[in-house]
Amino acid sequence: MRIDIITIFPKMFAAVLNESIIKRAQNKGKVKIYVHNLRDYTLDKHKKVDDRPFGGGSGMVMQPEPIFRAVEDLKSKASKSKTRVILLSPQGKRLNQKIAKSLAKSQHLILICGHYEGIDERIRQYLVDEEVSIGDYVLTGGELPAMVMADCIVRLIPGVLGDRNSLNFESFAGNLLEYPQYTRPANYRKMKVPAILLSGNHQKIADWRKKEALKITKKKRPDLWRMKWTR
Ligand code: 9D3
Repeated sequence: MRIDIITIFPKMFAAVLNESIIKRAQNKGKVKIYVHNLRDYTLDKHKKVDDRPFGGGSGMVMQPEPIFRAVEDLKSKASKSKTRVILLSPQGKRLNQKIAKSLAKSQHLILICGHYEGIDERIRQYLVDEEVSIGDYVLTGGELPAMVMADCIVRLIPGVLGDRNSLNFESFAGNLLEYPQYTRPANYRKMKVPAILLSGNHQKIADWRKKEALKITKKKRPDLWRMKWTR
């Protein structure tokens, strides 16, 4: 998979993309992630990417020219692939595991990070295939959402996760939250680990964990309990 990210803040991405699982996935050749400075696609000497809104009003609007040029250039760089152009925007469909799974099947994603008060509507209309939000809260731009998307997509690419965090386990666990976990010491300041976990009876331990996971999910996330996105 190839992921191209278009942003006016390219430096925000290095720390996230060059660490941990995403870095390993790139080193293993499972994904190539490129971050592009939108200003590199401007044609004027001031590298201007936004302007005042027609019709008046406060704030600035991102102009079509740099974004169209960037997307066209990046599509041509992965010419044999089917490309999905995604705009990170508060107006988008809310990202969930089902959407992530569908996106993880793509060969080529272009993520556009919106900013300012908005972007020229023609970008939405003629360039963008899908708009995605990461939740109902206000951020300052699409950069953190693009990183969230890259993270949750990359870990779904076959061969990216090791056995320890495998997707098999995830689907086995279904739509449940995690059961309570403990490690040494068994007695810490008189707070004791449930005896069953020290019993060595693997069947009983598995049953206990399942029961606890059900209890915790019903209590803390009754909404999840009714959902089926991890199945
Ligand atoms: C003052 C601007 N707002 C007018 C109603 C809209 C607005 C535009 C752009 C609010 C925030 C932003 C910046 N956020 C994103 O680009 C964004 C985002 C988010 O804020 N929350 C959750 N997901 C996303 S994806 C992109």
